[in-house]
Amino acid sequence: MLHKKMAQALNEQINKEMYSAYLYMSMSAYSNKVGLKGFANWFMVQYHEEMFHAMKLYEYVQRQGEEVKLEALKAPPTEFTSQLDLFTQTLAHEQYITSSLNELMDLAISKKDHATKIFLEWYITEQVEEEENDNDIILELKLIGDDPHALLMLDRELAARIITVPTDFSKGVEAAAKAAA
Ligand code: OFO
Repeated sequence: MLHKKMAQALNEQINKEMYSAYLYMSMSAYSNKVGLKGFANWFMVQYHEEMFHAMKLYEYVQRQGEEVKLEALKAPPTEFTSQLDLFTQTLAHEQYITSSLNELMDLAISKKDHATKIFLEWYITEQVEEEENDNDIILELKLIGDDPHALLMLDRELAARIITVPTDFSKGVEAAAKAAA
C-alpha cells in the first residue's frame, strides 16, 4: 500500500525517467547526424537504460495496488553544439534526477514506507554510476579539445557499449531483469 503522495511522486518519476529516455534518444539522433555513430550508440544504450528505470517504477506502482497515471512528455532539445555540450547537459540532467530520487527517498522515510525505501535504494546507487560515467567522458572530451582524430578514437570506444538491461517487458519487468542477470 502506498500513501497517495508517494503514489503521485512515483508517477511523476515515471515521467522524468521517460523524459530522460526521450532526451538521450534526441542526443543519439544528433550524434548520428554529425557522423559520430559510437556516441549515437552510447546514447541509444542510455535510452534503453532509462526505459528500464521507467518500467521498473511503472510495475512497482501497479504491484502496490496504485494507479499508473502517465503524463505528456515535454519535447527534448534537438540542437546541440558539440559532444562536450551533450555530456555537460547529460550530467546536469542526471544531477537533477539524483535530487528528485533523493526527494522521493525523503518522502518514503517520512511516511515510514520501508518497501518503497528499499525499492528506491537501487535507483540511488545507480545514480552514482551514471554521474561517474558522465564525468569520465566529460574529462576525456576536455582532453580531446579540438582534435578530430582523438574524438574518432573515443567514438570507436563508445561504439562498444552494449545494452545490459532487459528491453522486453511482456512477462513483467522484475521477471525480465532476473532473466537478464
Ligand atoms: Fe539516468 O537515471 Fe534513470 O534513474
